[in-house]
Amino acid sequence: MLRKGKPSGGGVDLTSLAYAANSLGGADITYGTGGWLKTQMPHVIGTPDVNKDNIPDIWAVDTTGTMYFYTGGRTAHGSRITATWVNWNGTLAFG
Ligand SMILES: [Ca+2]
Repeated sequence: MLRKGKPSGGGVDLTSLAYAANSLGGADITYGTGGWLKTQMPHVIGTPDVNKDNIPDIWAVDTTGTMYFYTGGRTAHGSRITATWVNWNGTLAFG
């Protein structure tokens, strides 16, 4: 799911992120399909742009502890890249 915030003073109007109806476009949109349930990908974090395309990116850890990097996209995320096979399951937070 992707919820777009409304621009405000060089940033984003945080109230536009509280509810889908308040967001830019007035509705949430599907951003990624398959494998994104909490039972499948328990740790997900959005980060500032890593691959220098001016779009924020995503890091995620699946249930085996494998960490993946997903390039962000304007309408859908890119293909994932395995970042590390080290078991990250015992980690409370990353980023
Ligand atoms: Ca990026």
